[in-house]
Amino acid sequence: MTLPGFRDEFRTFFNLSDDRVLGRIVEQNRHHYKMATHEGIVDAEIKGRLLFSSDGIADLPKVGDWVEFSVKPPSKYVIIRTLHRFSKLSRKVVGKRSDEQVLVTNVDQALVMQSADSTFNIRRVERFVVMAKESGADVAIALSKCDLTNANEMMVSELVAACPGIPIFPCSAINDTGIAAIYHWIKADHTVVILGPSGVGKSTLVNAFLAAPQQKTGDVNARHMKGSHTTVKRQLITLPNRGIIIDTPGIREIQLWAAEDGIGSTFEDIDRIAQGCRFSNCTHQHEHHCAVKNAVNSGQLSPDRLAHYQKLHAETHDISTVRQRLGDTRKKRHLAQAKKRYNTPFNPQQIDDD
Ligand SMILES: Nc1nc2c(ncn2[C@@H]2O[C@H](COP(=O)(O)OP(=O)(O)O)[C@@H](O)[C@H]2O)c(=O)[nH]1
Ligand SMILES: [Mg+2]
Ligand SMILES: [Zn+2]
Repeated sequence: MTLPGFRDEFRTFFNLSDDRVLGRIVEQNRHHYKMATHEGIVDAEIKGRLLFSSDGIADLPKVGDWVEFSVKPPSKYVIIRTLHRFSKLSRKVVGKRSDEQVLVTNVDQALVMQSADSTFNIRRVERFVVMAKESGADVAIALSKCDLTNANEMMVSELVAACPGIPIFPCSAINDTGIAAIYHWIKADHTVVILGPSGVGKSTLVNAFLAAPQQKTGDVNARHMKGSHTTVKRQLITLPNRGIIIDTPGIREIQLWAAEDGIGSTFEDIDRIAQGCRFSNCTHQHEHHCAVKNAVNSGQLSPDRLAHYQKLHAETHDISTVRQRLGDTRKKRHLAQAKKRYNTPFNPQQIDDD
């Protein structure tokens, strides 16, 4: 079996003597994993030493990771180490603590999904796009449930204004519009993650992809996962077009972790206008000769968009200060948590918090 999303150029980064011990994490439940190997999908655990020695929870294997494993006869698979990460998608952990939570890794493309109904929230889309851009992935937006409203065009133009340069796919799983366009956007042997709040139609879209007629060509993974696919946890699925898709349970809350680059590329328009400010470190708040404030006054830039830009900046500034202070406390706490988790019996009912 070929490994989902494997490309030859990875080999030089992995530095493995033997390809047979290369695996990819396709599902995670705390320290219990499902892993794709050349022999098929197997259950795997992580080596105790890896659990205790890693720098923090962020470094432990996540869905999308490439890993090296060993086999304890007859058939116990043990993950030895996480291999080179090409990219990762992180947020600040939910709650008061300031730690990094890695959601998924090694994604090439990210599809931010928002539904065309009363939950439509342009500020939330911007936030997801910033997070996705920060990972370096190619980002697109799906506006789902377009069958529910006549206001699609308005929402699309709001999206265009908020996320300039990003492809937008209006779609509906009910009347099967726009689905094929998204499917074609996904590249073979590339990994795409779908991001968005719960209920926007992420799993429905994955099911529509899996139900595509090409499935009959007999892709092992697609057949294996077929049918009532619903999300309880992050899960990596191989599509009939050899694209690899990671469905997520729906992210209620994202607070940015690191996002300086992601903000810059999502709000290029503001950065461009800001070049006209007199002071290069202008905060666009109290300064005179501020091109950004002028743009708001003249109606060229929406005040909400500027406010959100400033909010996201403040958030990443806070978090980067915290990141510097974390150092040793983080490691100590991680070790205590690792011990606790390792000693807690596995409960399959318990799912991720997002
Ligand atoms: N009207 C409409 N409903 C949809 C569409 N796609 C999904 N739904 C419904 O939205 C609900 C949530 O869908 P689901 O795929 O589970 O969302 P997820 O939480 O993002 O994975 C379900 O009741 C779906 O039937 C669509 O295109 N149009
Ligand atoms: Mg779902
Ligand atoms: Zn300014």
